[in-house]
Amino acid sequence: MKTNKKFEKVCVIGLGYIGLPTASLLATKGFKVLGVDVSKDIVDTINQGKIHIVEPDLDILVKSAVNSGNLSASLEPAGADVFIIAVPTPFKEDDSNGAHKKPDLSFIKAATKMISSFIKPGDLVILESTSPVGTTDEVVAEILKEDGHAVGENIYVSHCPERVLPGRILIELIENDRVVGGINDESTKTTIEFYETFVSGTVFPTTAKTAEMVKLTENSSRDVQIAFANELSMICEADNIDTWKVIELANRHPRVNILNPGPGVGGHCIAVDPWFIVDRSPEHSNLIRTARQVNDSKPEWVIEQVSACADRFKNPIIGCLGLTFKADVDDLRESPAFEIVKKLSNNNIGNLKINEPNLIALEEFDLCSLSQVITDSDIILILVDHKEYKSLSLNALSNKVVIDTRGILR
Ligand code: SAJ
Repeated sequence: MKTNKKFEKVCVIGLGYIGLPTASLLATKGFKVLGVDVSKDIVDTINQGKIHIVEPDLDILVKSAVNSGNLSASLEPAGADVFIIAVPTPFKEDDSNGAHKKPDLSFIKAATKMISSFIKPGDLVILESTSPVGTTDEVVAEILKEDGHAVGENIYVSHCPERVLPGRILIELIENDRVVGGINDESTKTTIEFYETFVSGTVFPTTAKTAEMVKLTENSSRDVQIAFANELSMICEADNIDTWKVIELANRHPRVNILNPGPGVGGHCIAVDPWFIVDRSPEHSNLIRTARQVNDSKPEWVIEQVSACADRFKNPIIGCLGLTFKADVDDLRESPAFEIVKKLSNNNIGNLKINEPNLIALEEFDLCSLSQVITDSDIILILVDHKEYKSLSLNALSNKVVIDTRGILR
């Protein structure tokens, strides 16, 4: 079996936060790339050289990729040498009882079925979506086998989990080390050969299952560490101790490195992926499950704090600063800030004035300018550490009650 295969055409399934940057980067590197998405709006936007998400420099990259003729988007796949699956892997909402959430692999299954009839001998299929252990072998490879492909013989299948940080995607896509786990050695080798054409980091070989577990481990490790900071913040607050001071001083110890507390953990990755480990090994994952529960409980704790403050006023105006899941992105998925603002609104706690500098408009709420929110509000609730808020003048806030869930005004 040859491993010096030429990769000319790439088909990327899913044009979201991972698929679109990957497709456009590959196009600017000279590959002929077809990006596929189920949304006609997204396909049309990209074909006009425009983007539907906020990410530094992505607009420039997509524009030049489309203008070069190397990137186009479509609702349907086409034949290619490499197929990259970059679709969401959420959990199922219906059994989200807080103690156990099950992964929803329907998008991966649909993407695999979608490309199956376009795959020819010699092609490479890569699953980049974060996936529960076993998905590459038991779902992707299995579906292709059922469709009659000689998987493992002349069709290569691997998992190469995406690792990029929203806000730094285009840098990390090139510079980060990657982990490649094939369903067999030939698949691993072929996949590494492909990534080495555009990644400057080291590409490490392993098995599909190990690669899946590595990715889940990375995000679970971060979740557990943030849960520690969040738990600490609730403990300190009860004793009127400044948590950020505690962390700052504790971190002066050479072997302590505590992360930052906040209003909870959001995003489609860290707030979701640990559940894939819990689902597979419920009896051994007490710490990982508990961390998820601590982080998920933090928005409710913030709401109690705001509610207690609001009780001190007659008709307080509460200025909510930030809705996205983290700083300087436009992404609302699993956002604790958004959850808090929705609950304050539903529970009629104060009159809300909301600012979100990364969104133009929103279905659920009217957005106000930052200066209007600051001028009008009795209580200022900082929910996201956006760059616009870090330079807020303490003078302008001097006659307000400030609840700073991110510790940015210290
Ligand atoms: N957060 C805190 N305190 C901290 C750090 C983060 O409360 O000290 C919160 C953020 O505000 C946010 C959430 O955690 O709500 C997650 O933010 P993040 O910046 O830690 O991570 P993501 O979700 O943007 O990206 C993560 C990254 N994983 C790791 O750093 C291990 C990224 O490399 C992954 O590619 C990405 O998940 C993914 O797609 O899986």
